[in-house]
Amino acid sequence: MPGCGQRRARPGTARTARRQRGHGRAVRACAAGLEAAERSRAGPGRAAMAAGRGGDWQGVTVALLFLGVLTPAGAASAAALPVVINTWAFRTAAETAWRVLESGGSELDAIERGCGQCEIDQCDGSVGYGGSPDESGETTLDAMIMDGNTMEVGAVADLRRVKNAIGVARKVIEYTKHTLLVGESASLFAVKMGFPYEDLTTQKSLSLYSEWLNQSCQPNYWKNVVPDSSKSCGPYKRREEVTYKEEQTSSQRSVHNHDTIGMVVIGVSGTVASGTSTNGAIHKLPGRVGDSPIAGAGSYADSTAGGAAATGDGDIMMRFLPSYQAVEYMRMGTDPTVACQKVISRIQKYAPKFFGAIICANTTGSYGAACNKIPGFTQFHFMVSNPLLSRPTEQVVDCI
Ligand code: SD4
Repeated sequence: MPGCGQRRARPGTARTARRQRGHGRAVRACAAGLEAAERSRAGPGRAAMAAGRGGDWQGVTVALLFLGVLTPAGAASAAALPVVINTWAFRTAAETAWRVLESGGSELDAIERGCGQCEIDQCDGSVGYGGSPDESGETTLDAMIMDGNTMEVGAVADLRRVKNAIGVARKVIEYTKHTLLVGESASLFAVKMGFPYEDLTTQKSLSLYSEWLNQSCQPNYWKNVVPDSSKSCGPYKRREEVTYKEEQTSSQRSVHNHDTIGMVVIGVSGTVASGTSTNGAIHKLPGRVGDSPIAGAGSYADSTAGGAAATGDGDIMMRFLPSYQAVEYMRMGTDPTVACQKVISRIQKYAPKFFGAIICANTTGSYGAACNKIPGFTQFHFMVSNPLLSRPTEQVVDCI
């Protein structure tokens, strides 16, 4: 959509731009985009786009499409700014972020509050306290936030006993010259910043932990150890003979236990911000850090190109810096959906069965998503808010 939303914030003008927006941000749409979206929303074939596809959710998806609750990606993807896009059907997070923008908050505020809402809601048990207990039964959190004007990042990993991980990540930007704080030291920093120490364990996380112990600690993330980690619990010792072949299975990580929130916000002037929050991988080794708090892996924001955020098997995905890569594709002019797909295809070559998805948006407000098709995960749901949609809307793409 030529000319639509191509206003971009130059790094030096970020503060001024934010101040100007501070007094009741006008949430503006591009007229051409509005027309295009109306045409495509009214057009036939929305449900047909979902028909004929496999996947557990197919029936539900078709019904929701008819009811207009769900929109296939592409049908309403005409560009408009501002735009908020987030992984999975985390509606309250999307609504919170959108409200922040409407009331004049900055893009970073929207990311912090939107992802923070998921921490409060314990979205899908994969964000916030009380989910994904590690091998010792503890829930630990990873989060990041990135400012695409200044390229500053604040991140925390393996954060313990503090619930608002993305809030602490924001404080890393605001009160330190660092990028990433980890473990107990990140928790100490959080307390200094005024966050309370709280127990992240819940009845739910305790029962997940004891079920896992009762099933001989299966699945787990060890290899090349004795006793055989595919059959028994530890403590393990390293086996002398090491096999390097990576097990090509997605059984440990699936749509049921991996639902990080990743969010990209692009303001009316093209300012990009991104963020993530997660409790990581269930039954992980203590100390394990996933992709979510790593800039370029979990998310990436650059106000001269766009933003992206990933979800899924972080141990695989972080090796490819998918969010950075997607933004670089968009910088070269690649359409966001295609940028997302290219990133997924790259990873597929090495890990065909990896569980993962990515959302992408460029500075015109155009957006897209892609996911890797594996049994039980054939479609990816995500949320989009922009002035063309009457409310934050759930959208769906077919995995490739
Ligand atoms: C991780 N990527 O720690 C996160 C988990 C996730 O959707 O994204 N779940 O590996």
